[in-house]
Amino acid sequence: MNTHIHTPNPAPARWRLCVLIAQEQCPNQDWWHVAQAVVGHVDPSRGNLCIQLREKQLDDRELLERANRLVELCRPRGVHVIINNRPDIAILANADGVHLGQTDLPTTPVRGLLGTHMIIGVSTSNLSQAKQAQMDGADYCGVGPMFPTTTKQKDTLAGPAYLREYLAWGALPHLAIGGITNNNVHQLIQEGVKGLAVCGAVCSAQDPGRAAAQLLLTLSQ
Ligand code: TZP
Repeated sequence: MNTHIHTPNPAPARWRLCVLIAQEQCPNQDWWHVAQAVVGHVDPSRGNLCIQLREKQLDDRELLERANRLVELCRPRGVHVIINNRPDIAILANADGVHLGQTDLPTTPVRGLLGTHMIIGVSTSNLSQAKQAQMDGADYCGVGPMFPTTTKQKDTLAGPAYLREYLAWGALPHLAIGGITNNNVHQLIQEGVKGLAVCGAVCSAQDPGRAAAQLLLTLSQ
C-alpha cells in the first residue's frame, strides 16, 4: 500500500464517454473505421471523450502499432487514449494511460512504472475495491457492471445501486460500464452518472459515430 494518496489526474473528471474498441466487438467494420467514426463524430474540444484499446489476442507488435495509430488520430483532437492492462504498450505509444481489471496487473507497481502523470483506471464492482484502487494510486474507477453484458464474462451484477453508492463516496471520477445503451442510460442519469464506458453499443452499431454522439447527447440533456 502507498504511504501517500496520489493526486488524481484531472482529465478523467471531464470524460463523458469512453469507447472500448476491440476488433472482435466490431462486426460491421474494421476497428480503425470505428475509431475514426467516433473521433470524427463527436466534438472533442471539451476533452469529454476517451478511447480504450482493449485487444487481448493480438501479437505485441500489432498491438503497439494500433496504439500508435490511435494516439496519432486522437491526440491532435483532444481525445484521450487508454490501453487495457498494458503499461508497456501505453508508455511506448505515448498513450494517456492504462486501464486495469481486478485480476490484471496490480495498481501500485503500475503506478510506480508510469509515474504520477499517466492515467490509471481500475475496474471495480464494489466500494471496497474502489477505496483500494484510490489508495493504490488510481485516477478513476470503472463502476459496474451496470447491466447484463455479453462483452465480458461477469458473475456479479453491481447495478445502478453500486453507482449510487460510489457517487455518495465521491472520491474519484467514474466510468459506469456494462451493457449500457441509449435505451437504459436514463437509469444511470437518474443516479447522477457523469461518465459512461461502452463497447457493444458503439462498436456493433451500423453507424458507430452516430451511436457515440447520441449517447453524449442523451447524457447532456
Ligand atoms: N467490464 C465490465 S463490463 C465490461 C467490461 C469490460 C464490458 C463492457 O462492454 P459493453 O458491450 O458496453 O457491455
